[in-house]
Amino acid sequence: MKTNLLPRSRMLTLCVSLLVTVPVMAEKPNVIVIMADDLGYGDLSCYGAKSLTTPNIDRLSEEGLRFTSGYCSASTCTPTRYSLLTGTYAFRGERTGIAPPNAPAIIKPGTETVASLLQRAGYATAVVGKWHLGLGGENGPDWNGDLKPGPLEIGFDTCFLLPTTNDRVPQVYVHDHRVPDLDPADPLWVGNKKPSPDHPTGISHRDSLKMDWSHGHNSTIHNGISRIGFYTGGQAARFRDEDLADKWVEKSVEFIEQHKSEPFFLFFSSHDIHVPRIPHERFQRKTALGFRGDAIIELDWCVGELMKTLDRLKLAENTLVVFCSDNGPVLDDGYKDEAIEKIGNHRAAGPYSGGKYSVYEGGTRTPLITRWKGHIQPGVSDELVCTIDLAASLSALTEQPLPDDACLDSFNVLGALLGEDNAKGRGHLVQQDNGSSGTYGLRAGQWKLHRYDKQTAYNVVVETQLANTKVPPFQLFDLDNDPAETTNVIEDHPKVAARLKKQLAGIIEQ
Ligand code: NG6
Ligand code: CA
Repeated sequence: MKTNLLPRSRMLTLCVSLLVTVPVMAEKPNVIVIMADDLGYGDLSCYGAKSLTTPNIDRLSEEGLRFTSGYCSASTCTPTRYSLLTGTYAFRGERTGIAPPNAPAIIKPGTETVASLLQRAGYATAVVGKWHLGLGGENGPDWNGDLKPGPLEIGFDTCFLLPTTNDRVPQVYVHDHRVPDLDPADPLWVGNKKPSPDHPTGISHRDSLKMDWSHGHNSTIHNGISRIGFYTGGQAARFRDEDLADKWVEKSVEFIEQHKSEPFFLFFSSHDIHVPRIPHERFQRKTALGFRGDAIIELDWCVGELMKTLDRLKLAENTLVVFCSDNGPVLDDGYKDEAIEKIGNHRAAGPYSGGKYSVYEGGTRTPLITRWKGHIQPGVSDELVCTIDLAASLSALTEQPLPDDACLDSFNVLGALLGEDNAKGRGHLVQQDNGSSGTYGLRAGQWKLHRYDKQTAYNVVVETQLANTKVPPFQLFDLDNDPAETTNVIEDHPKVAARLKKQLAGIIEQ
């Protein structure tokens, strides 16, 4: 692969390892990756938001490195999370598009992941929060039995999960291999067809809903909110949407306390600010932006609680915290929660176009902050880094070699993540929308190429600009002069376009 930085080559791993000081390596810092859901570049006050304040994430940013070219690899959740964990572009994998409620485990047992490499390095590993990468074998999750394979088969010692995403059924937690608190007399059934003619849905009982739907999301009702998919039973195991954030914090603090004396890796996978946006009552109506804004301050509270825990246990100087998002913003993603009506001057994607579902910068250029007190010099970095790079970078940090056939799209950008002098980020990044939909962006330096294989990209009824239907198969934008990607300059720069087309094809077909 011709790049100005090789993807996680052994040699580079070695070089960077040598640059890291010996005490740091011996320390094996704890690693906490906090991933927000659907949080846009412009949604935090440290990234310029004026309509709300996010003091805890701002503090993380003041004490760490705030990236202005920090990306996730896809503009939907499942492919980004697949890439984050496996260090591999999701378009290479099967069934990596947005996972339905009964999806089987997408990452096969034995696959090298960020969790498995850290586990091998002696870390205690946990994922808490949204999973959305499928559970169970070929037939999908056995909700009343053992839910495996899942996170525990790919490197996590323990998990406490929301199985998919909270607009999809069912509203139960998964702890390791089981749904906790299930009453065997009331088994949980999940399916895509109405289980009985009189089963109440968002269509038949629309008047009873506490938050109305705008598109999709009109099947089984739980907690006054209708969802994608149908389910019955499992009443004793069901949670309230309002309590999710508290639960993630409770379980995470528990895990950190249990493992405070050994290296640990916590993947804190928040559901905020995905729909349905139902923050806890104490956050409701606290911002002028409606529940979307309230969910942002709930997320900020969670980050504050994690930081407080690190401070209390005196772990802040021994913990690398990475804050990121799984895709760009969306306002109406299927529920009438006033996100559009109350948006005012707030620009959820900051200066960028598009958002969730799109390969415009707004879809994948998202908040990304690293903090490791005493090790990372606070500041702002414009180096190009992506959540897909965590695998190779953490492998370098912990001196944990990766198998030759693993994490192939992950670059070792540890130096850039730690803000080391003259350390470079990656030279290019492929952005995609969903699964294997054939819509790509390639950012390389100032240039951004769009490629639309199918002429229509994965599309849902959202109000954000996708502009990806009936477009020419290729477009080129100059991000230095046109960060909002408004003017296609492909005719003016045929050589650049040819080079990037070839580079993109080489990566996709590799
Ligand atoms: C879409 C849903 C959307 C959201 C998304 C996944 C409809 C109409 N839209 O299909 O609400 O759930 O999938 O979001 O059903 S993600 O952040 O997990 O990728
Ligand atoms: Ca998402």
